[in-house]
Amino acid sequence: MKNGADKSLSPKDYLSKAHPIWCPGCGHFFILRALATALASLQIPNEDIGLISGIGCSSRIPAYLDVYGFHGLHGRALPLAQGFKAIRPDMTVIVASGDGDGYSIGGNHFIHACRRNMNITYLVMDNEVYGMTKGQPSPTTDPTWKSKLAPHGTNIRTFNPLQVALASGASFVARGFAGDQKSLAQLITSAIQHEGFSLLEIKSPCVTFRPEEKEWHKKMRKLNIQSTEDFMKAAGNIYKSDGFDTGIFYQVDTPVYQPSLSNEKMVTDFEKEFEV
Ligand SMILES: Cc1ncc(C[n+]2csc(CCOP(=O)(O)OP(=O)(O)O)c2C)c(N)n1
Ligand code: SF4
Ligand SMILES: [Mg+2]
Repeated sequence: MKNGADKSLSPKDYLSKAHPIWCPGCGHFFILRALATALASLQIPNEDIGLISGIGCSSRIPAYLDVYGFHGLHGRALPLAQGFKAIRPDMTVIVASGDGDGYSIGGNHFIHACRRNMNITYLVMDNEVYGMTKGQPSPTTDPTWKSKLAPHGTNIRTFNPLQVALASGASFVARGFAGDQKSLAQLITSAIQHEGFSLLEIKSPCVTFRPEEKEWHKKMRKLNIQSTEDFMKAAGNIYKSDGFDTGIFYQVDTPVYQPSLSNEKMVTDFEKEFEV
C-alpha cells in the first residue's frame, strides 16, 4: 500500500515498473498517462482499483498500472468486469478495450453492458484498426481505407459507438482524444466519478498501421455544446458529429444495476443440490 494517510498520490504512483512495449508514438501511451493523472486527481488507493482488459495492443494497459489488473480474453473484458463489480461493489472498476476487442468480437457484450448500467468505466482506445494483428480493418475503419487485406476498402459503413451506447442505455457517453492529455484526464475523471456505465471512446492513433492518423490532432476539436441529460438532444448531437468532437455528449442519473449478493447461493450449495 503506497498511500499513507499523510501522503498524496501522484500519477507516477499508479504506474507499474513494466515498460510499455507499444510502438514509439502510439496513442495508447498518452491514454496510460491520462489515466494515471485521473486516478491521482481522484486519489483512489491503488488497491481499490480493478483494471480489466481483453486482447490487443490497447488491452496491455493493465500491466502498466500498479492496480489490480486482469488481462482477459479477446472481446470478453466487459463480462469479466461486470462479474468483478458484482462481487466487489466497493472497488473502482475500469475496463480497457480496443475498437476490435470492444466493438467487433465484444460488440454484443457492449450492448448489454450499456443496458445493464453497472457502475463501470469503459475506456475504448480506438485507432480504427486491429493494431496487434497487423492492420486489419475494424468496425470503426473508414469504408474507403485501402490496405493489403482490403485493397478496395471494406465498403462497409462504420460502427458509431456513441450512437450504440446511447441507444442501449449507457448513462454517460463521451469521446476523448489521446493527443489532448489535459482534456482526456478530465474526461476520464468525470467518467470514473459518474455513477453508472460510462462509455469513453478515445481516439488513439496507431502510428504503425495507420500513420495518417498522426494528423488527427489537426481535426479533433472540443464539443461546443454542453453535456445534456436530454436523450433526444444528445442523440441529435451524436448524429450531427463528424466523429472529431470531443467531450461529454450525454450524462444522466438513472438506476444503476448492482446485484445483491447477500441471499445468493454459494457454489457449494449448488453442488449439494445437484448431487446424485
Ligand atoms: C478469440 C480471438 N480471436 C482473435 C484473436 C486475435 N486478435 C488479437 S488482438 C486482435 C485485434 C486487436 O485490435 P484492437 O482491439 O482494435 O486493439 P489494438 O491492437 O488496435 O489496440 C485480434 C483479432 C484473439 N486473440 N482471440
Ligand atoms: S501496432 Fe499500432 S496500436 Fe499497436 S503498439 Fe504499435 S502503434 Fe500502437
Ligand atoms: Mg484497434
